[in-house]
Amino acid sequence: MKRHTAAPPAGTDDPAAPPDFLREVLAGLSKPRKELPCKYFYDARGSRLFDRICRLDEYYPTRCELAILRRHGPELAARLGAGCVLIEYGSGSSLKTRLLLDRLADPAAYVPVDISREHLLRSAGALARRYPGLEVAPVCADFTAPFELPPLRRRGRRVVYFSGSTISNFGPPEATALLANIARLCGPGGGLLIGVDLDKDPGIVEPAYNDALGVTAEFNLNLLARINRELGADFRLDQFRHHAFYDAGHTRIEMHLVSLRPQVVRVGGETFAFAEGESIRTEYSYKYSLGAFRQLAGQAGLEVERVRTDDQGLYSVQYLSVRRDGG
Ligand code: AVI
Repeated sequence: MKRHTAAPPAGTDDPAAPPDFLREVLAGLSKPRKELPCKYFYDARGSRLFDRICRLDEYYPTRCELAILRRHGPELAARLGAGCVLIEYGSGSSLKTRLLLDRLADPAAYVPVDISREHLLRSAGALARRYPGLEVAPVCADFTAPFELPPLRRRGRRVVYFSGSTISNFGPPEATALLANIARLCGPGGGLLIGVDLDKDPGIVEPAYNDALGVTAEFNLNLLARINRELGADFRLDQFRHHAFYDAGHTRIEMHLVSLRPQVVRVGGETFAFAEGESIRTEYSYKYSLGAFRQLAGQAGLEVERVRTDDQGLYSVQYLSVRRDGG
């Protein structure tokens, strides 16, 4: 029998407002330096805005990653080996996923992992139709916490595919913990194929987060719109402005929303006072030297085996293997 549909996802349900949303927003706004978790950017509108960001001239990571996969895909796929179980963090029906799957020899299964059930099912269904012989087994889970794979028809070496340099949005301790979870999930001899944005001239990085069309500004401000809608808050979007800058000391972009005047905002029965010019930090995006990423991965029990970059050396796709000694 041909299977054209993905199996129903294993894991949790996808409620309208994420269960920890209010708690995490209140905690972040209560800090002396206000902050909000960047994972909440991605409601339906935020996801559409992010897709637009990925197509912007200034936003080099997507373009570079695709160029690397087009040029080095066959070689990287060969390193993943025949018959592997490909586990993708973030559900991809995207071009990147297809570029990889098209080149893999006889993959045992494809397991997309995503917190958003709706997005997961849509993209897994599209991939199952495109690759009718492949077992597509979606898992609805938050990949920042450990999770189990569902039973699969075939066994194979486990390889995680983590694209888009999403690892950049975690601080070094959280990034190490996430990489260590990947090493545990894949087991000794398993692997990780990961997109990692590289440290570079701030003259290239800063425009990527301050695009001329203002799409990144809209993406940032949409977080306040989401908090208003889902948590009944009263942020006035016209009273905050987007601000993104490169911090060379930490080799990271910081994104903020800056209050344009003194104001008080209500969220979930609590009030938060803002001084003029006070900001909420909404995202870090770390840029790594090859050496710094190698060191971070080493702490998680992963060894960098292969690094491929674009012609300008702005971005990398790296293959890492899980050390057999467990790190
Ligand atoms: C998803 N992540 C890797 C993006 C980045 O570049 O840090 C999110 C983003 N934020 C603003 N533009 C893109």
